[in-house]
Amino acid sequence: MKIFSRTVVLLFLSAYMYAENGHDLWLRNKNAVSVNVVCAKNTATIAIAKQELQQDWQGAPNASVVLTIKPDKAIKGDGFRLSQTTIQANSDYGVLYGVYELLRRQQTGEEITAAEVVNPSYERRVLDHWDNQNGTIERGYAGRSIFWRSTKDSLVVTEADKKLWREYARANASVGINGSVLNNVNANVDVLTIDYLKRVKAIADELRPYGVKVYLSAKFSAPSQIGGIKTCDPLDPEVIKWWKDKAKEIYRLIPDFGGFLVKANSEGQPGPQDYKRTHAEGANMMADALKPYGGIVMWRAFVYSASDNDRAKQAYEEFVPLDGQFRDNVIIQVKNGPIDFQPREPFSPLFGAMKKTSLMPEVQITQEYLGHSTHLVFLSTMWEEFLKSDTYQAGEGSTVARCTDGSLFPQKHTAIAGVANIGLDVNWCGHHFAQSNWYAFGRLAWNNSLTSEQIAAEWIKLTFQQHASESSDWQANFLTPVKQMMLESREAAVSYMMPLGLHHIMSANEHYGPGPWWAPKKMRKDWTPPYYHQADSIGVGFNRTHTGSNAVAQYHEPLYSQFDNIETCPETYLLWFHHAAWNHQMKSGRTLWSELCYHYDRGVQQVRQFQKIWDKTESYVDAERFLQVQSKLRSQSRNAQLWKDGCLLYFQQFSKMPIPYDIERPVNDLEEMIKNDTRRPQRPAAFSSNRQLNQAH
Ligand code: GCW
Repeated sequence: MKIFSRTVVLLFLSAYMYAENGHDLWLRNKNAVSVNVVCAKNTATIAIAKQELQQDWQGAPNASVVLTIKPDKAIKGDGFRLSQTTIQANSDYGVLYGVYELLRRQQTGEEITAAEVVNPSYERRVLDHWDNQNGTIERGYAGRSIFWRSTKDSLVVTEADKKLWREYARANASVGINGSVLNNVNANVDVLTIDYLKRVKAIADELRPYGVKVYLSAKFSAPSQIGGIKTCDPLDPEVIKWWKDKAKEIYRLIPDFGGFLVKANSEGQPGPQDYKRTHAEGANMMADALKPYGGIVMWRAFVYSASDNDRAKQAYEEFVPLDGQFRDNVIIQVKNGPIDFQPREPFSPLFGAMKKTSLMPEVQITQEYLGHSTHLVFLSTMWEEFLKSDTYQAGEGSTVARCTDGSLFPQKHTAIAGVANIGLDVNWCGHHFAQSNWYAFGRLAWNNSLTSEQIAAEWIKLTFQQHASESSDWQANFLTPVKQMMLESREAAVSYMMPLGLHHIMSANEHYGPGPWWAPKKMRKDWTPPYYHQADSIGVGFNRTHTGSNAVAQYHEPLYSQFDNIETCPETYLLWFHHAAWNHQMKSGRTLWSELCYHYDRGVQQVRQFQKIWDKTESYVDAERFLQVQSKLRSQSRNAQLWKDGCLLYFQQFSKMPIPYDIERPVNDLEEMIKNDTRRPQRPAAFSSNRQLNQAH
């Protein structure tokens, strides 16, 4: 009854009031007090810095804040020195980052007691947009592209476009993100033609004052496709010249253009191997073209080799032999795990293995394999686990973070990329809580040793707190339970989707629901779930030990031995590395089959628990956001149940063991699920439930 009446009130109000539609992200203006800002310089960036202080200041009333641009050895790159009323940096951008840090500290109540230097972990902190020039987004669940519209005729730049791009840039700057790749890695070559480049320039002009550089995904076949040259062989003089001329043309329009992102020889994309050249030869040719202007090439290691070797081994096999052959303005962009952004993967063994090459992590903010914008999954814990994984490549403590941020190996450039979850939805990300993943990516890119707990607390305060110093009641009844829910949410998703090291068992349709059964005869084997789970009457899991594909050998000792031995392999990775018997005894004393059942069940129970937690917060949240999150949690619960039922009933055909009797029984039929899976039934609510900013476009 209560919910019903709220819904009616909401429908009525929403026609007039969009105040809490989530568009303001974590940047919600909170009745500032007055402040004087002093700075000797006046540039577009400094003007923004001043304005931000004036509109958000919550320190001492009428304080004077001094902004200084003065080089200092302790301050690196975009870093800054911060006290309660002064910010010093090497550049305007450093000052701006300092301003956002200061305001964040005020709003979250984190005191600045003594002056401190805050430096970024990575030089380049980049969002990769998989946006197509027709306005669609590959793996995007929050509406259409903020950069591109449906037809070429709509390349004209409107005031509404510019406003949105500035809002986007501001949100990025506020968490330290300083780069955007504007188009899909499955690139459409037209983006390199003049009409599109003009739009890229217009975007760059709006993003620049906020310190965000633009990059483009470049298609390797561009010299033939738009240059009319017969070959794209990277050693061909005409091809070399074409890329040099193209770089010149781009830099004439966009003097601070960041560079190219390239997906080559992967999933049908062209690349140097088409001409019997190596990835290094291809990447270097493009790097040489960008070098005079300071641009870089981010070359992806997400490749498939011709061999039918274990998919998890291919990137390493392809790239490690090339270590030392890349130009210093090439960075190899490596996905966090060896397969593909699964709910849980061990880190990719490439990290730390290429000691003479700059390497950058790529994580996925958009939830392709984690419930799209329908499931509440806070990804920070996954990235923290990844960044803190020890590779042992230069002794104990050689974490992925340290292998990539320049502290262990001499990298000319350091960078990290996240595949964006941003679209035209009013709330940008489709799910209010998906905003926390954009936020968390920026924060970890800035400081790769932050904890998820800190990030979650910051984000909740900035996003939901009404006043800078909320009551202890708010802390106990909102902050604490909501933070707990966020921190548990990724493990819950792993449990109801792919526990104990299972991976790649999702539905082929949109990668949303379960699909361990999916295996069309003509499909590449390593695109089908049975290739990965290998279920049979004996057991389940991929044998990557020395008796199997030996992928374990790509890890440095002691990990090699630890993963290789079923007794010492962490259970979280058990079925990633081992084909374990259904009756294999787990640490809990249960059989593998029972443990699997309990995991799936626990995952579902956790989501049901999240629903209860959220319902209790009702009086602390505005109606619009409350109801949207509540409705998404319902969908998540239904989908988690499908995952549990689909996977358990499917695997039970092999294990032939009963589901432990104290566990809730499946409520869906396997045959029905398999039939529905091929009819795309579970298109998530995210596709239709959010208002988009289309009107403005
Ligand atoms: O995970 C797969 C996705 C593709 C994506 C590819 C990649 C952009 O399903 O949609 O293509 O990875 O990362 O290149």
